[in-house]
Amino acid sequence: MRIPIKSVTPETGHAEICGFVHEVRDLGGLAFFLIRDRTGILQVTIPKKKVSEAVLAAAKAVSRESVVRISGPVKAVEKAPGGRELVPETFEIISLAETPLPLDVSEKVSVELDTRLDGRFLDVRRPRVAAVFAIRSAAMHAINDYFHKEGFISITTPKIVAAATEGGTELFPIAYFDKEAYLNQSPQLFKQMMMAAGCEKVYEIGPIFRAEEHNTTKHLNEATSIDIEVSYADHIEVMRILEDVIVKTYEYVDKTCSDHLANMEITDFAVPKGPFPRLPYSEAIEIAKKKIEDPIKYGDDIGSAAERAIGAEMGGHYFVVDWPTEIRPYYAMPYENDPTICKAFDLMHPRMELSSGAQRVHNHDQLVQQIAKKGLNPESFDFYLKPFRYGMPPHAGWGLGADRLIMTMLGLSNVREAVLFPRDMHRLVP
Ligand code: AMO
Repeated sequence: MRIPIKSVTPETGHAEICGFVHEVRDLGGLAFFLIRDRTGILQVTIPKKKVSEAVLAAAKAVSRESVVRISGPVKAVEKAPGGRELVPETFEIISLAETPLPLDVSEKVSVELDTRLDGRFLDVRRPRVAAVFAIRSAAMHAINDYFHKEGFISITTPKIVAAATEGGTELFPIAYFDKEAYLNQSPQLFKQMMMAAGCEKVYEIGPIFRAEEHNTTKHLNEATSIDIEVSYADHIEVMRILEDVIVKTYEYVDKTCSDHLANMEITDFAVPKGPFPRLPYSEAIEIAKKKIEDPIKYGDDIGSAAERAIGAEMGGHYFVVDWPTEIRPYYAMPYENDPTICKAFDLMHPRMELSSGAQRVHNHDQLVQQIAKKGLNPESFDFYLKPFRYGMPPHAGWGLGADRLIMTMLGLSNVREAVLFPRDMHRLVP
């Protein structure tokens, strides 16, 4: 029976392995094959005079990245990867790989990101790349686990919707029978409606669609968002939850992913420490004013250059709080004592924004007013507004970009590296 390569030791005696042919070296009388599965790499040594004709024939016919099944005795060999080698008694080619390969799988050659994404199935065979997705999986596990332990209900909301969430722009229209429909930008309206449904604490991890014509290293047209909504909580409470999620996720990766981090040559993985500083928006603007060339003033959005300048000053994760009401969505709750600022926040990594959130307006009439003030038509929000008329608990929540979380956690230079099959302005296949 097949055993994972990581578990093959001289003590195993005899082993059967399956995997890809990682490397072939033929030294005349002796041939070396490196065989790779998800767990590691094993050296298979073929002393040509000592193995069967069938083994020799297969070894001769096989190409790099073919899928093979090999069995034989395992010996301790100091120079081989993992200190052991296998001398095959059987060598079966399960699936022969064509040559040349569209992408070099060995780590020796550096390949353009576009070529890597075109041949993603081969790219992910590389241990360094496979590690990104194993770590992403561990991080998502930690996040699901956190919410489960904290009593959140996992929800799934529609991605085909009739109206915008975040304001009229940046929507992908789709053909939906005889109606106009869109791909949803955010589960915002649905997660808020679940507060009216009495669920108190909900979360959703799912796709969000943004028709932004951004061609940057941090924007995708389809991203994964981790969203929460909590009843009877204010912005302060959900910021604490967000901080906790970030710290616990890093801790879990640190504790369980040492092999994957080593495959990525990450030796200085640092778990951020909470509480993260709370920087008022007005102070963030002052920092940016001093540090960037483009003019920036109170009331402006914080663009990428400002984000980086403020991030360099802050040095770690931090929140930007107390935003001008005017530049936040209609659902953000203004402060009672100064309605020009609101209970919205962004969680920042020194490189970029990771999350936005707020305490929400839960009063129906105030919400209608705020929607109208933003130049939107409250009538098209009817389905969303209705729950606010029949008992709506006060509530707060946030959305955290999963792709950016992984990108910043692993120091990746492009968000596309954290996504298996990214969707951007130029990429629809594979
Ligand atoms: P926002 O629009 O700020 O907030 O999105 C939340 C987080 O999602 C990620 N994100 C993206 N990541 C990659 N590419 C994109 N185009 C992209 N757009 C967003 C970011 C961002 O911080 N409804 C609110 C959340 C809330 O208030 O609960 C919302 O969607 O990391």
